[in-house]
Amino acid sequence: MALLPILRFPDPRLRKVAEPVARIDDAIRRLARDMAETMYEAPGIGLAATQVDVHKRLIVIDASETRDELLTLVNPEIVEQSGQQRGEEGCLSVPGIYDKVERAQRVVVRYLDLDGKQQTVEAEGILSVCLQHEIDHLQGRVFVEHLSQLKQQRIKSKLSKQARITA
Ligand code: K1U
Ligand code: ZN
Repeated sequence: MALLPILRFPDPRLRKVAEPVARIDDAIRRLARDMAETMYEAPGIGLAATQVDVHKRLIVIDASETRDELLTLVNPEIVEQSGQQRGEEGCLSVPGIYDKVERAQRVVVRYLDLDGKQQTVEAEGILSVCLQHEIDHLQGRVFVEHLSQLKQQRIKSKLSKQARITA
């Protein structure tokens, strides 16, 4: 197992649109394991392959309080959505920044599991928000892009100051 480096906003590689996974093989299963280890260690409740500079449609999520309900989703697609909610989000690629984003209240997501079997998950609350946030990453979108231009500028300058301090 390995911890993977996480890209930081505004790295242009976070804007790439991920390709569907054509075959679920040992390399994909290893990547999924490494992503889960990276997510738990961060710690986070989700991680998209885009964030570790792999542009394939693969995400891992564990939004449980007990941290023992890992979901691994290959080629996830939102097939139904309804309602609205506005909640605080964070992102491992935008460390230290939290802000409110408008999302669907309920989503149904279709995906393949690591055995290649088609599955669906129906979610509300934080799991629904996390699924939408991670699927956005696969489309090359970071949550701060839902915020105003002014807020995005402030976030970029805060992150570049932080980067200068830690360099
Ligand atoms: O995609 C990511 O960068 C992971 C991100 C997911 C997310 C968080 C909140 C709302 C929507 C999506 C995170 O996990 S940020 C860290 C975080 O929120 C958290 C970490 C540990 C325990 C609980 C939450
Ligand atoms: Zn994120």
